[in-house]
Amino acid sequence: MSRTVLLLSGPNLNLLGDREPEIYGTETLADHVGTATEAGLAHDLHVEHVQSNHEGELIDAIHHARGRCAAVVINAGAFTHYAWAIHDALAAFDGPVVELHLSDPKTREPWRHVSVVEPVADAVIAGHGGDGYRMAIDAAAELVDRV
Ligand code: CA2
Repeated sequence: MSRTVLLLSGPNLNLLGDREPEIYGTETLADHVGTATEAGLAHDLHVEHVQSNHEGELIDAIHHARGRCAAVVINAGAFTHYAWAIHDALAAFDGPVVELHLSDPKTREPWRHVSVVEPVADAVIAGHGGDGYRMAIDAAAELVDRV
């Protein structure tokens, strides 16, 4: 198995740094990908990033990771709360899955309290802002290297 980790970013995350800084911070998605990439280097993991505003494109990326990537780290954005097709695609991925959020959805509006990713996630990192990207890669490394 390669040491590539697929980092997936869902809808609207391409707008980070632009609006709602009080919730999501001032860093851009490129900043977070940089954090994840650097964290990966420390574990000899290569981080491949895909962002899409389209559910089907995220599902295609998960399918493409099967048998090729060691782990998936996913911030599915609002798809987290209802996109069962993403749940099913992640269930068909055989490596570890880490669910990632900048904010902590469980402390926000009730509709954000449900995660369809959580039942298929091996770890969840939420509410740590940009640091969560390093934490999620560290968690993925630990899961990948677990004997
Ligand atoms: O906290 C997170 O990382 C979220 O996954 C972010 C999603 C939200 O729907 C989830 O409940 C929690 C939203 C990302 C949208 O980001 C924006 C950034 C700038 C301007 C508007 C939206």
